[in-house]
Amino acid sequence: MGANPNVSVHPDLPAQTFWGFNRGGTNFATDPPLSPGPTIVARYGAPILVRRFNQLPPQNQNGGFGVPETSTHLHNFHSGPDSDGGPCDPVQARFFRRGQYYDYYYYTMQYAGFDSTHPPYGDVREALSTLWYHDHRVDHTAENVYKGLAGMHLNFDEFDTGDENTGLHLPTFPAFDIPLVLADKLFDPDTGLLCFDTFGLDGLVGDTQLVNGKVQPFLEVQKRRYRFRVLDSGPSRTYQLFLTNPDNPAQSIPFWQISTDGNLLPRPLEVKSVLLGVSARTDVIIDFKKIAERFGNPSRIRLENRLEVVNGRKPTGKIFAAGQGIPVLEFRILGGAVTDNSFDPEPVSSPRVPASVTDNVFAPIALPPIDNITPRITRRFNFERGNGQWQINDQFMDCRRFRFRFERNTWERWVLQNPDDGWQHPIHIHLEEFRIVRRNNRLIGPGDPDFGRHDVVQTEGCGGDRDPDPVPRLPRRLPDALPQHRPRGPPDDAPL
Ligand SMILES: [Cu+2]
Repeated sequence: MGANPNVSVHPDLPAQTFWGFNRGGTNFATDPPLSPGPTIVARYGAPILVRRFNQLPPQNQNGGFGVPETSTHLHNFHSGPDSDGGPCDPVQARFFRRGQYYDYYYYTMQYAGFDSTHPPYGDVREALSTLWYHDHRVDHTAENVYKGLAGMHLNFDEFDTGDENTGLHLPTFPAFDIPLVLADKLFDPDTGLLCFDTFGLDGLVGDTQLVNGKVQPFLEVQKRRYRFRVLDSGPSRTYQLFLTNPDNPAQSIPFWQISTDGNLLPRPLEVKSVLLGVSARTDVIIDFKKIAERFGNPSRIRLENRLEVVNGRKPTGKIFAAGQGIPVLEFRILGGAVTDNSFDPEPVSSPRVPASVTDNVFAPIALPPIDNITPRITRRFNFERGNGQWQINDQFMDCRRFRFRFERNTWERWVLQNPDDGWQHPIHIHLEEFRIVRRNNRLIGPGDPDFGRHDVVQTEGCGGDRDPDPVPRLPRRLPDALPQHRPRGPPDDAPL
């Protein structure tokens, strides 16, 4: 990873300095750092090692923001903790500094549970597909990701093969299976240069939308199905994405959502929009042949964010009229018929076909049933500000303290509570996925986009709509005096 001072995001803006990842060469002149970084393409059963060299510039040459100490997180893969790229240092020694490298033994590339004590040994139902990697240096993740240290990581296997003639017949990668990294950036109106507020505590809302490093680009597409893997790479903006015909905004154009985060849904959903919070991903199928046939053969269709956001705290809730939102990407539809051997989600999509708990359209990748399980324990996580910073259950993040442990082969119920209506938080749990059972007072059932496996969830403020099983306020504790560099081993099930 290094700095690239010659990035062009738009012809009307000057050359920008981004930090990024190159393809592994030693010469940045011929192999420049890219942002987003190169897409890592992995396959279950084929382990990989990624050696990352930190060749970032010194901090005093960072152009105002960015910290050249890095820890590259592979968001949600089941890695060993030392290869997760978690935020903690020095105790867990996951940072590396300028001039150093770090080996990520990612990746076992085994399904979760490969070393289980009981069958199945490696559960294909837990296959992960659309992941991303990003810097995760504690306290500086937002600015380093904003500076460019992020990229996509895609996993294939014998079912989700990347070839539309085999397996689940999803559109062929990379011709018709395309990652879209959405990024919200702020450019200084005087200099035209990328800027960031390192003192801002309310998140940052940009004035310019980038997709794969370009401002509002276009993509030429053929009249067939495409799989787009959409990532909200932050830093703060929530998107609600629609398809808009700019020449006829009254048209309401459907598409098909097939995943949440890294996980295929049990049944595709026919949707008019998808809601995407920071760090979340969704895979969608857009069928430009059907759009051409049903919507008067438009020459262009835009992916439009119609959700109003005025600060980094949360969206206002207002949905702009079609054509009045922020277009992030324009699809230019080419003429002529082309072959398409990919799976058509429409005939099996919900609500056309009623969704049920036993759905497994993408079998064997499916949702393990949870209706007959009894959680061993309920843990409660209360997200609030204290002393000017975010806290969980009145405590600050502390890399030196492990607050609880889990027991293998058990289920846990976690209540993530955001009592403050003024904020939304994307809550991400490393190394494991979860199911959303209830959101505020609403049970999540089949056919809901939340009815799938997630690794990040946007917790809306619950305001007056409290959990019916109320979370008792924990007594506010005084900060503990911490021993230096000595992790405490808590007993199992210690209160968080
Ligand atoms: Cu993660």
